[in-house]
Formats: sequence, C-alpha cells, structure tokens
Amino acid sequence: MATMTKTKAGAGKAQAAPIVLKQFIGGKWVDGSTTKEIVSVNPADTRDVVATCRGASREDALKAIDAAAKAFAGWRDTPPPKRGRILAKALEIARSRKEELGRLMTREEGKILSEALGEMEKGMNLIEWFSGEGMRLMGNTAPSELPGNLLYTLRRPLGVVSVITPWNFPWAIPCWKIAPALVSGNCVIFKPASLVPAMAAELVKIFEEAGLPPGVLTLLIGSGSQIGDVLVEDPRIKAVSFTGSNSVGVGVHTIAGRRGIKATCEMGGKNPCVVWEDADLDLALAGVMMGAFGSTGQRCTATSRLLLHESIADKFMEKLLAEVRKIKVGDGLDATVGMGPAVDEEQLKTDLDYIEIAKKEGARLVIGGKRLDQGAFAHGFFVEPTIFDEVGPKMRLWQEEVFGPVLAIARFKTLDEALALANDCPFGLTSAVYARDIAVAMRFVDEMDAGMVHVNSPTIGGEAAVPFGGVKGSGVGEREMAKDGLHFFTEQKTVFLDYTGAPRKSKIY
Ligand code: UN1
Repeated sequence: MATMTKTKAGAGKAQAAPIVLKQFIGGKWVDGSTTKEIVSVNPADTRDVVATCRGASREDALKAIDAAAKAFAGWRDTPPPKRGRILAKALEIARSRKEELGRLMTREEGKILSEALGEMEKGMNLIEWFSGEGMRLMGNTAPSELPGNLLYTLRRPLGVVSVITPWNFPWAIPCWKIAPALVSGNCVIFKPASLVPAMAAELVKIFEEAGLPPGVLTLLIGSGSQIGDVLVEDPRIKAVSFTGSNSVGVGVHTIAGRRGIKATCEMGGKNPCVVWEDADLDLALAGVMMGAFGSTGQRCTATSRLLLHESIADKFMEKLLAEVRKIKVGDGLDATVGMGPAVDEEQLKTDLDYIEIAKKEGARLVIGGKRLDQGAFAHGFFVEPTIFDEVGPKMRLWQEEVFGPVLAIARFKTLDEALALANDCPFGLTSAVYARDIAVAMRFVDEMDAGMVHVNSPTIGGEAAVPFGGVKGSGVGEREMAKDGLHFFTEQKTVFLDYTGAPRKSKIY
C-alpha cells in the first residue's frame, strides 16, 4: 500500500512522494469513504508531505466494528500462548525495521531521531513484555468454606475495544494499549491521531504480517468528529483506552460511564521537578533538560514546572541557561539538532499564546519566547526553548498544560512550601525530586499527589513492568502497562466448582 519512489517537484530539496494510506477493515486495506483527505506533513518542513489518506466515515467505523465483532469468538478461543507468539513475531519484524520507522517517525512527528529510536525501543519492550503474558494469563484459586469445592477465577477478554491515541508517541502509546488488548483476546479498533497516520499504518502492517487473523486489528484513520463518537458509543464496543487532552478524556469517560463500560483515560500533566538544597546540581540539570525540552516538551510527562530551593536557585539558573543556549533547534533528522519543531501550526500557536499569557501575568521571561521562522526555519513550526522565572501558583503557566518547550520556575525555602507549590495544580501525572537527603526524597514520595514519582531522575518515561498513569486531572480509570494494563482489557469470571456430587448441606452459602 505504500509508494515512496517519485521525487516531488517544487520543494526545496528532493522529497519522497507522499505515501497513500488506506484503512484496514476486516483484514483488507480499503479507501475511507469520506471525501475528506487526511494529510500528514513534516513539521520541520511542511513542503514535505509524508502521507495522505481518505478519511474514514461513520459507516466505515460501523463496518469495522461488525468485522471485529465477527472475528472475536475465534480470537478469544485462540490459546493465549499462541496469541502471545503473534506478538513476539511482530516484535521481531519491528526490530528489523527500527531504523527506518524511527526516521519515518521523525519526519511525521518531528521529534529528533535519537528520541524516535528510543521510542521504537520502548514500544518494542512493551510488545515483548505483553507477548510473554500470553503464557501467564492466570487466574487465582481460593480455599472454599465448603468441603469438596474449588473456587477459581479466569481472565476473559471483553470483546471489541477502542484504542484512541495521540500524536506525540505515535509508536509507543499504540503499542502499550494494543499489545495487552490483543494478547488477552480482544479485537481492537485503533484510531490514531490524524497527524501521524503513516506511523499507525506501519504498526498495523507489522501485526498483519505477524499473522493476526482478519478483523482482530482494525485501523481507522479519520477525524474525531466523523468517527470518535461511534468508537465510544456503539453498543458492541466494550472498553475504550484513550490518551489525549483532559477535555476529550473526560468526555470519553462520561459516555463510557453512562454506558457502563470501562474506560481508561490518560490526560496530560503539569509535572513538577523539585531541586533540593543538597541536590547533585549537574544530575538535576541533566534531568531538567531532558524532561523540559526533550520531545520539544510535547509529552504529558514533560517537566513543565521547576521548583528550586532558594539557596541553589541562582547557581542552578546560571547552569540551566548555559545549557539551554546550547540547544540547536531544527530538523530532527540532522544529528546535531537537539530539539525539533512543534508538531503543527495549532500547537505552535498554543506555545506562543502561553508565552504571551505568562508575560502578561507578570512572569519573568529569562530565555527564548519567540517563533523561529527565518532561513532554514521558514517552512517549519519552530519555537525557541523558553523559560519563565518568578511564576506564581495562580498564574496559568503554573496551572495549565502547554505541551511545548516552555518551563515555569518558582523558588521555595522549605519542603512544606515546595510540596504545597508542587501539589497546587489540577494535574497529577508524574513528578521528580532531586535530593541527597533520603528523608527529603521520601517525604516527597509520600506527599506528592501524582501517579508517578521519580527520585533523582527526570519526570519522563515509564517501563513495561510497572503501572503508568496519573491522578487528579491526569487520569481516570485503571493504570496502563504491566499487569494493570492487562487487567483493564479483561474481566474476571469466578467459578464455583462443587465436586462432592451431593446436595449442599450448609444454608449459609
Ligand atoms: C514517556 O514519557 O516516555 O502522552 C511516555 C504522553 C504520555 C507518554 C509519555 N502518555 O506524553
């Protein structure tokens, strides 16, 4: 389905012709039936059109759900170790294509190549972890109050589930939702963000090649307004796993709640990093740089609030500004570049809007703050890495997610003050503390209201073997990854097995 041969005339440098993408419905690659074209462009150079696709319609979505519902019984009854082996095969294929897909990711999403390759690894780790779960899809046994009785539980798949994913991790997030859903026996309707359809199609092709039966995994590329509702509201959809904005996530969760189905929604963050007076400042600096400006700040785990102990604040700021000045902004395929573009015009505008808001609210701009649009930047969505100091807790930059390379700084005197500032925010995804004093670090672990806490490490990241997710405005529903991720996509069946062959004597049970 992909063609990447011709050279596009007119653009500044030779560029591959756009990949023409299709929908994957019932095991077949077909055109979407809307006339609306989804176009993905390279955010570092918008003359480079990565892919085009005719968007899926509501009717396409209904057809896809039909096909998935028909495929369910066969997939549910496929022995879990066999399902796991299909994931293992997908892992092998993905590994052989890692470099090529990393480059595609950089072209389509904008993150620098080293980060794209890191994301490839992370997604593969998740597929690997969940492929093994095919052999460990265990229930429990329990002692019964009654003689000659066995109590045990089974884990059963839910049916057809929707997986709705954002643009900022076009490979890893789909992997961490799709892998547990599939290995536990569900059929998945996958709707990626419209900004990254080419990466999504490659992921689905890998699973197709690995041997998934038709209908078990569906790809629907289309706008939320066309197909979003049906993927949550159709009675055959039994669960929704969503990552994206708080407003959409709360909407998804509300509909799911009304329908009485499960939803897990991961919805952003405003993650604090506290640097205590005794911290290893170079270690903290490396963590803040990675957390705040890695992926152009476009991750919900990004370090977006930095809290500095007043005794080290000036010294730390000096080091920080020196590092930020070294960041080379540009096209992520250039190995000397340290930060790529914003993903699109809208995100760029959001970044610039928040910069203006912060200035108006009285925060002190210490570096950056401008769009870069001259020379090599002329065709991309570039913004300078930006830092504001003296940000007050009532300011919007302290409270609202920007999703860009804009870091808000405040200073504190005591741990009480640091914790109060860190917790004064509607989000609670992740957090970090840099301290040598274990009592300080452990009090932060205890009192920070967040789903994840990092000690002497940056706010970003997650690992397949441990749960991922947040509290407050950052998340509702079960955690993702690890056993929790698997449990989300299953329900338990409790079995009461009486092997006495005699009528029950007890009246109690
Ligand atoms: C990470 O920090 O490696 O959208 C993962 C996001 C998160 C994933 C972050 N759901 O940024």
